Amino acid sequence: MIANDKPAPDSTAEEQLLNGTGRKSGKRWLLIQPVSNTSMMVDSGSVSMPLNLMMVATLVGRLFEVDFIDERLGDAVPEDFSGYDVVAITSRTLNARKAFRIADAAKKQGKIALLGGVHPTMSLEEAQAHATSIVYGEIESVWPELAQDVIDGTVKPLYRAEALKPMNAMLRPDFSYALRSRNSRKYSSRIPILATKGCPVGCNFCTTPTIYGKNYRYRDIGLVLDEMRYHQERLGKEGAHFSFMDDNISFRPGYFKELLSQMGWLNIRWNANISMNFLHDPEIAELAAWSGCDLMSIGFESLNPETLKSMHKGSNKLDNYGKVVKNLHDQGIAIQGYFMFGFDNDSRESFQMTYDFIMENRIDFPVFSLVTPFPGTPYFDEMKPRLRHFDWDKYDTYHYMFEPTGIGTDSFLENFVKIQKEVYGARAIMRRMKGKPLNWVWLANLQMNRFTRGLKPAMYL
Ligand code: B12
Ligand code: SF4
Repeated sequence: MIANDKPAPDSTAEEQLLNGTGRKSGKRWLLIQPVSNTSMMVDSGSVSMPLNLMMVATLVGRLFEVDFIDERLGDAVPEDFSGYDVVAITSRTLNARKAFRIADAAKKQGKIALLGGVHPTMSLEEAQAHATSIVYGEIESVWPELAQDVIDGTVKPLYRAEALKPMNAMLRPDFSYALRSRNSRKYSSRIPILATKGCPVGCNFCTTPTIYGKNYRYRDIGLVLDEMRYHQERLGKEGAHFSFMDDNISFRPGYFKELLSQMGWLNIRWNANISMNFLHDPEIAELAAWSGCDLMSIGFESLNPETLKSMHKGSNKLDNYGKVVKNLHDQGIAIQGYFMFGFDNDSRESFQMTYDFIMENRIDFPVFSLVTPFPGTPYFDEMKPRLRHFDWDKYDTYHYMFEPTGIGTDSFLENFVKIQKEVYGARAIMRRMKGKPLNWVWLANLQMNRFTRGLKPAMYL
């Protein structure tokens, strides 16, 4: 068995915190992944293991006692926090209201209510009204100052690092925290893993460039492979199926190709989010297939050149779209294609162009969302006066946020529903999927066929 006991990146600082005793501080943390209140499917069914909170737990658990609750599994958040010193909650925008409610309750009971994750980072002032303290960005960058302050009872309102930690200094996440839940079988069997962080592409609707700037960090390939081998041994060689949580794993093609070349010897399967830059290079698709990639999730976003320009998505060149799809399909890699609607340049033709692209290129698993300006992004600032609401429960990319100038609300929503029903109609599924392996992608199409039949425009309001 490979031990999950890499030395702590700040082991000297930690030793000092432990006063050389080797014993943990007597303080106890409760870590919470809240479920959102959205009416859409994002938090239901099988959910991915929360890598962010597992990384927090791994660090915190070296010095403190830790309990871990993932509310998306059906695990209940206690009303009484008397057994804890710190209640630490991770939050994205779609579950921010829930996270704030828990933080309010913890604070009222005299506990340290600590908020972290994308939403508190991007909406600092709002989050500070609910919490004792906020961690801006990654916990690794502000630990051990935060740990020391918790021990001393001198927690500050904000922890924001001057510089980001190199990824090699981050601990390998300890999955046992999440797997302790009785309901952990509801987790997707794909193991979340990170090779890189950041994405300098700079799309105006994305939070990553705001939080991490033009930074792109990566781990030594050996560390990524060690982590994969560790999970292979934990689960048995055939059981390891990885899902990269990277913002944009292919941004540095040299690193990416080397990673794939070496992963190929492990005999694993994997999938990842990826932006299109470099995917027109057939060598990347060949290496991806060789290394076990069975699905790439690609943000095509739009078929409208004006829209692509307006979102600053320089990585998407319309001329490359067909080539990218062909390269991956030639290698037997399925494509989850993300398409966004609701931009000012959108019109009825945008829907038709997208439908034609999906059908002609036989995109395996198309996903349609509504453009959502998230707080803290340049797009949010631009669109704020036109936003219909600031109800964070509806910031799930499946709610209508503002009326695009090119098309009225009724027509827009009718077309948004129509394209989904058409693409997931029985005949369209056959056209897109005929001859492809009978695996979970087929199953996802059948589920989407059932789901889209019930769609109505009003659901998106
Ligand atoms: C991988 C990914 C996914 C995966 C896995 C999600 C999951 N369950 O983890 C999938 C594909 C399933 C997914 C789905 C969605 N995603 Co997503 N996703 C990402 C991505 C690219 C990386 C997230 C990640 O795991 N990073 C690795 C971890 C280790 O880093 P981290 O999250 O930054 O965590 C560190 C710090 O934030 C901090 N921290 C985090 N929590 C806490 C808590 C405490 C107490 C402390 C102290 C510190 C702390 O320390 C952590 C360790 O270093 C992010 C972009 C990003 N960079 O955040 C978008 C992102 C989170 N997703 C986004 C969106 C919109 C979605 C969806 C709504 C899309 C959709 N329509 O389906 C769903 C919602 C799913 C859900 N229920 O939350 C948005 C959220 C925007 C927002 N303001 O909320 C992001 C930010 C992308 C963007 N557009 O800007 N996503
Ligand atoms: S390519 Fe993806 S991760 Fe990079 S800035 Fe754009 S949306 Fe964000």
